[in-house]
Parts: sequence; structure tokens; C-alpha cells
Amino acid sequence: FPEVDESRIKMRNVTLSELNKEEQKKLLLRPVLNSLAMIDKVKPIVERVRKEGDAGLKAMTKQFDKADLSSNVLLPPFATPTEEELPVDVKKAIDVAYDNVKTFHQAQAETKPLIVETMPGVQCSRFVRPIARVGVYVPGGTAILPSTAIMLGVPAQVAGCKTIVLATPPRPDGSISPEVLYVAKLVGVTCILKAGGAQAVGAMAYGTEEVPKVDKIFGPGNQWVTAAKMLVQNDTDALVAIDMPAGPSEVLVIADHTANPIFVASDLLSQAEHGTDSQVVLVGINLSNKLLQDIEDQIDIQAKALPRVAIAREAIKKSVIVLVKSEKEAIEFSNEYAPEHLILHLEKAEKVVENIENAGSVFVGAFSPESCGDYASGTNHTLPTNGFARQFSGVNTLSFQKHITSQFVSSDGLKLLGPSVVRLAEREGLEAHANAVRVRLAELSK
Ligand code: HSO
Ligand code: ZN
Repeated sequence: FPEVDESRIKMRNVTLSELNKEEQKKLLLRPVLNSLAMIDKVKPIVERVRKEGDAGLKAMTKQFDKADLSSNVLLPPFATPTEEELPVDVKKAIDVAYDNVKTFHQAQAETKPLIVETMPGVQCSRFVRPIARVGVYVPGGTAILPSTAIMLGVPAQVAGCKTIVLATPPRPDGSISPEVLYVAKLVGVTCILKAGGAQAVGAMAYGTEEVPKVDKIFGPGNQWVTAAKMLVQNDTDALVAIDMPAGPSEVLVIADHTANPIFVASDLLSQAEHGTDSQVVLVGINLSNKLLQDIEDQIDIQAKALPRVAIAREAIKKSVIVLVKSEKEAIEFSNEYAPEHLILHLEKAEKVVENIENAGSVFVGAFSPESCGDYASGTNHTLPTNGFARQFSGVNTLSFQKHITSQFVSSDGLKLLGPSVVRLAEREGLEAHANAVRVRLAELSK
């Protein structure tokens, strides 16, 4: 029997105003990812797929995933999972999630071009086009994540991407989880790439005999996947974009005296169970000793009842409760931290949202657990971590599209605008630019 760790599962707590600036800053830090060292490690893997193509991919799938495949690519029509593989209630739950995510992401799609006349006869417009070929990475590992297949597959489908490659590591028998297979069918993927890690990223970035090369790679993954995405993004030969730099998942919960300790603990733990490196922060506004104690008790009790208690224990150990004296102090801290997920257990949660400057996604009020957004409410769960919520949005329909601008200048428009262009071109010493306008103005004055 392995020894069971019965010790209390507890977050440390600090009072923000008692810390000096240095200590306060430390609270904002996430575990350092040594991305440069990781990039060096993934380089030979990515290079091998690039050079050897399918043969290299196959060999590495055997080595890393223990799956001996005749081909890494699975083409539709995919087999419909049996009732035994995928019970009706699970299928129905996937359908609910699919419908809600689709509804929300369809509403994000721009349907009309933006057309603006900046001067009489000078018409500027902007319109959207899908990124033709995309790759979505669905992690395997400690949990199967069909929800990630929904969160990436649906916006790709809604955006109108022509080629959608869904990459996911195969199980040792070479199969893919029936949940992921079912989602792949729903979103209409072009093919499933049965590969994981850096080798899957390499195959999608460069293409192989069987794997289509893609233009943008999406999806969370372990450090190998993240490093491989960063590597290929910087290779002008690959000509591939990525969604965002990904790090361990995080949640910041703000709670006041109205918070239900059972709910608060459940939210903290739903993040903590993701991984030992998950970041969990509770910001408490004027919590009574009793409420703080109740939350701590609930964390311990609920965590010990989880199958993934060992993971949650590690994450909670590294996590912190930050005690503050006002809502303003709480929001300032949260905006500085820029959490991936922000949950508001506050009396006037809705009112507070207008003061949120940095967060991937906000969960408003006692009955909006992060789990709803993780799975099925409609918002995307692929969100910026590591403080990147300062400058990145979560994955959305536009992430799978790009904008093109265009202009139409009429002859009257050119008469009006042309002299300014000529003057600017002269000032930059670019006579050919000036000439392109001058020759036309000359023609028009004939
Ligand atoms: N919270 C994760 C997403 C997820 N949760 C998938 C459950 N399944 C990162 O946002
Ligand atoms: Zn989650």
C-alpha cells in the first residue's frame, strides 16, 4: 500500500498591506518556464520530422507514445463510437457544449465589411477571410480533454477554415479517445493526426507526405508542445503562426463577506486539480476569521475527497490567500496579476466587472463556476496565462481569421488626397512614390 498523506491541505496566507513592495511583486510571479532551454531540447525532434517526414513521425510515436502505427493520419469518415464507448448522456453533454460554443462563436463572426469614406472619394474598407489551414492540438496526458477539441475545433469551423488538422497523442493501442473522435466528427476536421508533443507540432508546421502543412497552430500542451510552437513560429521557412504562449493554468478568486466557503473552495480546487504547477490565488476582502477558517476547512475536506488529491495538494501547497482591506485593493491586485480566470464571489459582482482591466475570462457571481466556461457555457477556455492577459485575448473566432484592408480612390478623391501624398513622399525622399501620384494628377488635369 502506498502511504496516504493525511496532513492538512492548506494554502498559506498573507496580508497584502503588511508586505513591502518587493514581497508584493513576488506574489505576481508564476513559476519560471525556461523556454530557451526547452527550445534547444525540442529542436532535434522538430528537425527529425522535418527531414524524415512520416517515417520520423512514426518512429517517434512508437518511442514516446508506445503506439506502433501504420499511419499517423486518420481520415474521415470516422467510425461512430459505440454506445459502450460513448454513453448517450456523455454524447448529449458534448452536444450541449458544442451548440453553446458554436452559438457564441458564430455571434463573434463579422458578417459585413467595414467601409469608411475618410475623405470624399477616398473609400477604405476592411474585410475578413479565414486562415486556410489550421492545426489544433488536443493534449493527452493525465486527463483526456475532449473539451479542448470543442474549444478549438468549433471556432475553426465557424471561421470557415478549409483544412483543420486535429492533433492528439494516440493511446498505446493506436486509438483515439471516443470523445475526441466524436468532437472531430462534429466540427468536421480534415484529418486527425495521431501524434503528440513536439513531433506533432513539427509535422503540422512543415507538413509531411501525409500530414497537411498548416498556417497557424493552436492549443495548450506541455512544455514540449509550447516550446515546439515557439520554435516553429520563429522559422521563416515554416511560415506558421501560433495562438499564444501557453503556461500552466491559473485562477484568481476574489471573495467578500457574502461568499459561500463551499463554493469558493470548490472553485480553487477545480483549478488545483489540473496540474501540480496550477496557480491558485484567493483574494479575500475583509474576511472574518470564521469565514477564512471555513474556506480553509472546505479546501482540506473537499480536496481529500478528490481522485486527483495528490495533484491538488501540490498545487495548493504553492498557492496563496491574499488578504486585503477593500474591494479597490482586491481589484488593483487582480489587474496586476492578470489572471487567466477570474472568479468574483462578491456582493455586487456584476458591478465590479467594469473595473476589470486584465483577465482572460471573468466568472461573475456565486453561480458562475469556472467549470461552466471550461466546458459548455459558450466562452472559450483557451485563455492567456502567465500574465499575458495584459496583452492577449483568449482564442475566439477571429483567431482563425485575418483581416484584409482595401481602398478605392476615385479621380476626385485623388485630386483631393494626392497633394498630401506627394508632399509626404518628397519629404521621405521617395520620388517614385511621389511620381505614382503625380502622373495621375497630370493625366486628370489634361
Ligand atoms: N481550465 C482549463 C480548461 C479545462 N478544464 C479543460 C477542464 N477541461 C484551462 O482553461
Ligand atoms: Zn479547467
